[in-house]
Amino acid sequence: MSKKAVFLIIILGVMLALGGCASSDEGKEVITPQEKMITVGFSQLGAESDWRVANTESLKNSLSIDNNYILVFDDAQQKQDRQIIAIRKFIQQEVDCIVLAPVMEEGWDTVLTEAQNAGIPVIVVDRRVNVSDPSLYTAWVGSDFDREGKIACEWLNKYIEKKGISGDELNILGIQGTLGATAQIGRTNALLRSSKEYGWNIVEMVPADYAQTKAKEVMQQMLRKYSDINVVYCENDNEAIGAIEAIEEAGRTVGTDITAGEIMIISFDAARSGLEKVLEGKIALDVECNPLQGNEVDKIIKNVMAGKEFSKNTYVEESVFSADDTVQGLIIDNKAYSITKLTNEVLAGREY
Ligand code: GZL
Repeated sequence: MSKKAVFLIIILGVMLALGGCASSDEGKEVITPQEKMITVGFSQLGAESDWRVANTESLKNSLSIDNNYILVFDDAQQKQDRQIIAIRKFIQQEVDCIVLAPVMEEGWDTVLTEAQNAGIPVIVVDRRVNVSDPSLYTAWVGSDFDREGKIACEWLNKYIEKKGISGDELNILGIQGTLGATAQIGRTNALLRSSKEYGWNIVEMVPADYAQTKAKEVMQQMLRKYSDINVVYCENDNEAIGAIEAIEEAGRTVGTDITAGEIMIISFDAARSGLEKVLEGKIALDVECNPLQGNEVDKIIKNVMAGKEFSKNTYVEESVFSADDTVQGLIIDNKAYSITKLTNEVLAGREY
């Protein structure tokens, strides 16, 4: 009996135990597995941030039994080798499709070639994979991280212009995400490019793996090392919250009046935890990175399985939030971006 058949029987047994069956007209209970049940192996990189938790929930909600999926989930706890092991297990189980949220861009050619040789399509979500042959993955769903960084930097440039602050007065600490992750590469590059273009001072760039505790430690160290930091560019909300804790415990104030010694926080994700800090005036700008990718992935998998058209790259919709309406809009590369003034009502309407 094939591994896939064994795997499906185990899963159907679980469904039976959970009452996932229908009764026949003779009153006997029979399992009526829905035709076209699609088995998906999902390798998620971890649970390091509010964003990641929301991303996992979105994928699980879409790839559900009610939606004709049997989902096998693996949390790699930030380790690429655990993701590679999980993918190899999915191949052995002969799943119909693999979803991969890669912890970093490099190191996927071998295992994705194994999946391709096994005839299993791989849908990449969120961060990207940097492979020699793009046919090694079927499709990608995520964000333009460099554009997110550019939006943050263009907002900062406009903001200080309106406040009469010159670029060379900015001393920026960059708290980076996981080094080698597409989100880190994009957001960092945007800051470095804009700093050169506008004459900002980069005090230091330090990774904190998108984690709150690590970012707090980094901020504590940097406050001891530098006395003139007036902007902290955090590559996600959990890092921003950790940095804010360190700044306030050091007796400093976060806000937008850097001429009065306040430290301005810029963040990414726009998770509820971050937006609450925006409302409190502690994060000046929060650029959304939308984790709700489940619906798009569901559509792509169904199209792939049915031999229908689908896009190789799908970008999710995103907004930009600030409690301060000094800068109400941006034009970047001829594209208009509105800055949503955050209110309690706007926050109440958010899904994550
Ligand atoms: C971005 C994603 C990043 C988020 C962090 O799409 O890869 O990883 O910005 C998350 O919150 O940990």
